[in-house]
Amino acid sequence: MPQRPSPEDGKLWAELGLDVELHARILESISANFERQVESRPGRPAGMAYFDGVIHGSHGDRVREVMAKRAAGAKFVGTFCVYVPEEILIALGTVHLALCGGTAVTIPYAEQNFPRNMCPLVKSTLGLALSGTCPYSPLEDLAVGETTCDAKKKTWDVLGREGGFHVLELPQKKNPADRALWLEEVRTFTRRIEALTGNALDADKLAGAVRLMNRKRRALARMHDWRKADCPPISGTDALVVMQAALIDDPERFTLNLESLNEELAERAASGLGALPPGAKRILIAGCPSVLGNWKVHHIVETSGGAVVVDESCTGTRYFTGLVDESPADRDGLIEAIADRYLTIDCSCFSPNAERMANAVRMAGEYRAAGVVQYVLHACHTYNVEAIAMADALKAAGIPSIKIETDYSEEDAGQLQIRIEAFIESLEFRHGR
Ligand code: BJ8
Repeated sequence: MPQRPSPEDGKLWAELGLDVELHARILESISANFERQVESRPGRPAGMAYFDGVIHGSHGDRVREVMAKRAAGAKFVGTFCVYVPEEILIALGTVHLALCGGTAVTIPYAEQNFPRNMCPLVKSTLGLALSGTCPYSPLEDLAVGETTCDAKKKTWDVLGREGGFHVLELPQKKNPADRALWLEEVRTFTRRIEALTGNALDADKLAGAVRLMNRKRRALARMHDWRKADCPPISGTDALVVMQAALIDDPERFTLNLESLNEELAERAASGLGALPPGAKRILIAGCPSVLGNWKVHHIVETSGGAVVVDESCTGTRYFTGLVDESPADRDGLIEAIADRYLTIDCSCFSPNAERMANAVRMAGEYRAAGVVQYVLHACHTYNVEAIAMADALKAAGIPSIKIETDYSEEDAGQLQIRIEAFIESLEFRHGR
């Protein structure tokens, strides 16, 4: 999203019917944050240049790429959640990316019609659509929402009024009856994408898409393995940029570039070249996702004596943990394997959700986190209430934690910095592995 707008971009946005002046103002504001919180940081791996480019190109080159693919016959699908089975979209030849908003600038446009006390992620996303500044809206052949929280599911009702919307019904539990419901949802989703594209889902193409997504997940997991090192060769802020790019970039190109970044990280780790000062305290961030445009909490932690070594979120481990079983030879078996893998995601929309607490405690151990920052977006009731059980589970395991509730504005940044600095100061230093 951040991008110093070029005259060509202005022409592109005009061609798409966007509010060119407002769009340029929004991007200027996000660019300033990206430069200040990410690009100006010292000690960044050279391979980050590619991922910075993905962020910069998200309202320019990537839009042109989507337009070119559509012109060649592909359908474009916008998504909002990591429960959307990407393998099916890939196998059926669509181009897809996540449209979640991470900027405060568009929120007032949502608040003109929607309640103010909704989470900033939903309001920012809505604001992009309602202010005529999302370059992907005019290109969308289908948007895919999901019933993860009340704000989202009612928002889809409004956005989907004119059609072109598919809502995935997520169960709230993970019992056999819930698994059956979810499997049927994935089958229905498959039929909807088949109807959209006019193609029948082919087993070989689906198997190829499963292998591609698993390769992408392995590359992300490998990047995270380097974060377990004593001196992590990549900062948490840069790892977040990679995760944000994962949600919008072409999966194959992304994976190739991540594999080459991983080679650089291996060399840096071998020579003990860390991205942050050696005395930085190792922090796990748990909770809400930080989507493109939002680097606030990572920046605060890493300028307060901390090093974010892992994110227990959808812009972290929740996106890539668990591979799809590649062994089924037929299409139905693969669809079932896909449904099973996505149902292992431990979003706070599930109740009860004991596996999330167990996973966070395990990860804090694996990454040798000295403490956990629970990151909750304002009005995100599921993560906010679940923060109680999470704090209890961490305490029982002897892991200190702090909960912060915030939004996308910079107004509370000073106050957050004071709280986080004091928390980090209170932690004992822990070595990596
Ligand atoms: S699987 S975390 S991407 S829903 S922060 S909109 S939950 S009120 S973003 Fe999410 Fe899917 Fe879950 Fe992940 Fe609602 Fe909370 Fe807002 Fe959220």
